[in-house]
Amino acid sequence: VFGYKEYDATEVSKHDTKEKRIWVTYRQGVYDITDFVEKHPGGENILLGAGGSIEPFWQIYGVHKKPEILDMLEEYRIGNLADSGDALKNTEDPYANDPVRHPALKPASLKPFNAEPPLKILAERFLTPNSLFYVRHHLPVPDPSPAEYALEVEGIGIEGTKTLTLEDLKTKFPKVTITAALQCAGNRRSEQNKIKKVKGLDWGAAAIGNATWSGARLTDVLAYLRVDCNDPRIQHVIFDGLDLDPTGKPYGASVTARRALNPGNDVILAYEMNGETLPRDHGYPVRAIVPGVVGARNVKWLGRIVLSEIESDSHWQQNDYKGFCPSVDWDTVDFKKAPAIEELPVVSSICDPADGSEVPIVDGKVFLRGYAWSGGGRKIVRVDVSADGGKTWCEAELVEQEKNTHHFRTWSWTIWQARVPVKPGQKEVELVSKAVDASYNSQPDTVEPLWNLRGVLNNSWSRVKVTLKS
Ligand code: MTE
Ligand code: MO
Repeated sequence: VFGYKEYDATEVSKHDTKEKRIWVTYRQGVYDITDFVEKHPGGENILLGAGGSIEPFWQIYGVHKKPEILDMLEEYRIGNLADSGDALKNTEDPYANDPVRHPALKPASLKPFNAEPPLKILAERFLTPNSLFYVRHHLPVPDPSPAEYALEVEGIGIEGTKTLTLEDLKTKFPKVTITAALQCAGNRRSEQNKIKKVKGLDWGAAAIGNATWSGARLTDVLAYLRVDCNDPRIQHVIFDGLDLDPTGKPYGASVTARRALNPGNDVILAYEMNGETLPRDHGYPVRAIVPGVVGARNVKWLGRIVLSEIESDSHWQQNDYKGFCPSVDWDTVDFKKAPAIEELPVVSSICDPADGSEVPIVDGKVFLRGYAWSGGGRKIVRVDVSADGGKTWCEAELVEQEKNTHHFRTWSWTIWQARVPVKPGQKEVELVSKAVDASYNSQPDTVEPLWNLRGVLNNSWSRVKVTLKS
């Protein structure tokens, strides 16, 4: 292991295709496995780890942890992974201190880091594992120390600025756990991009995840600070992050007081995700969880709460995350005209099979699985699926859903599956899903009329074209 050249993780991440050569890391070793890929018994699955560590995969696929496999890997060694301590010393790159990510997350951008998990595995579990949960950052990841962390609360009804430590949040208030899906407004933007280029990350359908979140209820914290949540002057609750833009202004957002100050809306200051300490990528040590509301308002690395008469003046509240008519372009857009997105519309996506794949027919039927969710706590009451582009339909089975929740207080998604009959002799079919929520809202059939310059709010039918195996 001595005498090898050192590579840092960024360099390794560039080698993720056969053309650029495929590098992976294992512990301190860097390996060029391009010539091994064809010999890999697990086929192209090995490419999931391209450009990063293969350890997370080996934890799932235990067969690898054998001496003979490690020996074989050593034959492909080209270097050592530079100590991550080096990255810390690099003060020029504000992203150098970003956390290490699961290699299966497919980046839509690296700096800031934005990535979604493979769609095919997303609906395999009701709770999305933390390491596979989509990541959406606008700025470098801050690194507050838990001992120094202090949440500031100020505004209407509070004298000066009150601060709460992480310890305060954990010990002074009951720990509340909710299950909630989080979805980026730009989920499925890539379908809008195909119609006409939009501004934004080219998200597939996996910029959504479902997790349990534990923390202090916002209304409990405010009651402790003796805030009157019915004070009519409070119209908006502003959340500011600790991630700062180059001018020193934080990422920020706000939600209406009507939502945030009603205990039944389960807004929490979360310090745990799926029972684990909140990961850095998801807002460590504390983030706002505003269930049923667009991802953008669920502010990570929460630094400040302001009770306010007006909305947050942040760029992301004022000049982004709003919907417009398809005819509005960047020359004519007036961001002041549209309300900030808060609740999201009902969605569903087919996660398996993948678009363009070849699928088997079993007993004359094809198998489909996916997720469905609606904003505002509206429970999914039905998912309809079709194997002929929407001419005929059948009802999917709702496999997993939060139990015993009110129809208008269901924050988590629904996993569904279906076996849909196909007409004999067909070679290619279009699979479709559309969900219905507790308000009987459903999804529009095509994406064209939904197109908007920012590529947000695409909740059209999920459509997947597949070839049938004969
Ligand atoms: N909070 C801060 N402080 N900074 C951010 O960039 N991104 C927002 C939101 N909260 C963001 C933030 C957006 S647009 C989304 S979709 C969600 O966080 C993503 O949360 P996740 O990365 O935990 O999936
Ligand atoms: Mo987002």
